[in-house]
Amino acid sequence: MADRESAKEARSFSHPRSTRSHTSVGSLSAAACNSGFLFLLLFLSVILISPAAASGKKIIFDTDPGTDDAMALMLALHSPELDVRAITVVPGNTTAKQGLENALRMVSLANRCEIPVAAGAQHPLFQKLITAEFWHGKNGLANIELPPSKCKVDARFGPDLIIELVRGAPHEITLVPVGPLTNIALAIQKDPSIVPLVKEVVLMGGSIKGGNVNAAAEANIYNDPEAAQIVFQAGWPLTMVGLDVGDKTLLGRKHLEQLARTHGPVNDFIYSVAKFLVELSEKFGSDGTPMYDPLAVGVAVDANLVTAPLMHVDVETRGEFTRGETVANRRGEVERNVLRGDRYIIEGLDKVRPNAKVCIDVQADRFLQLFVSRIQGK
Ligand SMILES: [Ca+2]
Repeated sequence: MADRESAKEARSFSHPRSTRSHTSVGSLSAAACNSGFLFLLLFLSVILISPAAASGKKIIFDTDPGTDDAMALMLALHSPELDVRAITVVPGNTTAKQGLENALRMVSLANRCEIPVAAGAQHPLFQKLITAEFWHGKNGLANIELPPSKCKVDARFGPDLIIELVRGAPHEITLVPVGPLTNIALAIQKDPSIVPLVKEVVLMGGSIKGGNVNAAAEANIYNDPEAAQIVFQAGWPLTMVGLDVGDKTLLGRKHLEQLARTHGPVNDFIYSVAKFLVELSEKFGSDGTPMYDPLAVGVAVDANLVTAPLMHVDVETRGEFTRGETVANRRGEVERNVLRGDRYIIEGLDKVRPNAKVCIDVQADRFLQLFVSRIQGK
């Protein structure tokens, strides 16, 4: 709360100054140009030292915590490049209730009670929730019992909080959703005018090389395909950090050893979560656990970690075998078929407008070392 107040102060502090300095430069004679210049210097120094500018990229972290959500959240909270303005909880890996409890306990563990944590949707838009205790443990956090939270839940509804924060800091907020896209879709539905005010969306979800729920769909998108289609078609800058690229970032025994060498409440919690996941992945024949959600945070920290060409992506909401698939047009064009008599003929090609940067490759070692270095000793 204190942070948000100081950010507000910083904004109200800098904008009137900006207006005043323009007015003075415009109205003064040439002889007064020097004082105009001094005003400009003063204005720039205020901008450069104000807390809003000095702190990192403002993000809202929308999450269904979740083991890899836990790692992603702790990466976000310990990356100076990011300024986590709110955490909104969505059902997915766990129920909404369990997810909220997990988020509050993690924020408390990190001593960051000033960050609002809000409950959001209680179920997907049009279907029953599918929870994933099978992969994440009974409580969604690898069966690790964190101490009860010192932090209190924010009373606002998650999508409303998203709307409020975006409107309060136009063009400054990056949304980082790492669960089903229900909360983000609800925010758009309730107030579509936020779309051009969001700086960008970096989401974990989808795949252009097959799914993990089934042959076609990735879990976050599968858990609410209609919401995902709303988010992909909203018309804002969007980066898709999918399953297929997450599968290239395997955290393994080597990284566990690195985390075991240092200690701290967050370090030790993440070590235990990672150990649970590495052991689980070994049971299924892999020598590391994919860092799906943490990679989305990694891309928010440093977009150069990934190769992400522009594509047009639609979310399949009806297919018999493909509901929840992210269907990406890699060629950027579709055939134009025109009815002539009893058949269609191909007349040419129409360009399609890209709506997403789709991550297809990642500097995995650099990302994994970034992750370990941010968690060590915390
Ligand atoms: Ca997640």
